[in-house]
Amino acid sequence: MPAPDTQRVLVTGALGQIGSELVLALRERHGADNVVATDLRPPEDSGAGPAFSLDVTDRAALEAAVTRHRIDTVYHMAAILSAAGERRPDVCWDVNVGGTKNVLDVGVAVGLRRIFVPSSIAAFGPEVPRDRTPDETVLRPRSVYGITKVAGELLVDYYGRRYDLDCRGVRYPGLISHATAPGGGTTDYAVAIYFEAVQSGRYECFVREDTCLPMMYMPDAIKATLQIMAAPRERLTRRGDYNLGAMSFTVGEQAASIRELVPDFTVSYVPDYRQAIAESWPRSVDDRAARADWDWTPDFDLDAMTRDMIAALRRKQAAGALEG
Ligand code: NAD
Ligand code: AKB
Repeated sequence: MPAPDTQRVLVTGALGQIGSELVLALRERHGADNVVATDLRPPEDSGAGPAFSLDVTDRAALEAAVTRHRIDTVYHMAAILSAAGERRPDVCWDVNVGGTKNVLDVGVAVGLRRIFVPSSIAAFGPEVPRDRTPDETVLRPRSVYGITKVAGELLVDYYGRRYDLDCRGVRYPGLISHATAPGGGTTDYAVAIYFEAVQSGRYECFVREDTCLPMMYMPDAIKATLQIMAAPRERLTRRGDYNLGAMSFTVGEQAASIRELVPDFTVSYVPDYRQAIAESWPRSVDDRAARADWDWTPDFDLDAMTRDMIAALRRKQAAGALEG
């Protein structure tokens, strides 16, 4: 039986690291038939609910899908992440900025009730205080992905002011999960390290051992996403740029946490172009506004996440669902 606050939801980028888990959480909350999963490729779980291919750079197709399925809420997760964006800056711009503008334009055209547009710690550049970086500070990102994230935040703010569109977003830190591989980000190392610990017992890391970034376990990211979208509008003091914190650690600290469970685990370090991107981002963020406005509080620290990740990956391995 759907909950009383049931919405008709469309998720873009539903095959991605966040989208794949968000769709499951939304279907549990609103009923499978009320959550439409879309991505460039058609999501494979169509048996569990509506799913089809949708390119967010195609505004007409987006509007047709929203109208046809009587959508009132969009979670816009389609994007090109930081490392992939440096390899394909034009595509990164078209998908991240063009796609986001399309979603907002459709929101105005059809009168969507609420839209979620995520941002990232990538919105920051090296000028900001790297520890407890505030929400409100100079935004001069060095990656094209970061530039698109700032553009997205500004568009969300503009459409909120100009059209009274209820659009919300957080600056996710690097996200760690085991369900779906991450999609070409700088923080992918913090996911791959767990897979390699379980599969081969060693990992070659593309950033230095002392690289420290804000991170979050996926259950907390899903919780935050649902929480901000359910918050009463009058409590919100920001729109698309809430800092969101959970934990910060170096690769060395993460490896030590893993060694508690995989004692022989070894890591070697061969930094590449992603080192400079990582160094341009904060080490930790000040998320007091999220905590005050919509009661944000994370459940997982590094060791709790490590225990959960290793256990989940070992279960997958035992079931023959991990390669290698
Ligand atoms: P992902 O790369 O795992 O997934 C993105 C999805 O978008 C992919 O499935 C891809 O096929 C799809 N996509 C790409 N181009 C598209 C297009 N033209 N039309 C439709 N779909 C398209 O990304 P993610 O990690 O799930 O990130 C989702 C959102 O969260 C993004 O806005 C990202 O910037 C943000 N974010 C993610 C992280 C993280 O660590 N995962 C951190 C900060 C912010
Ligand atoms: C990336 O590394 O590009 C993403 C992000 C922090 O936005 N994970």
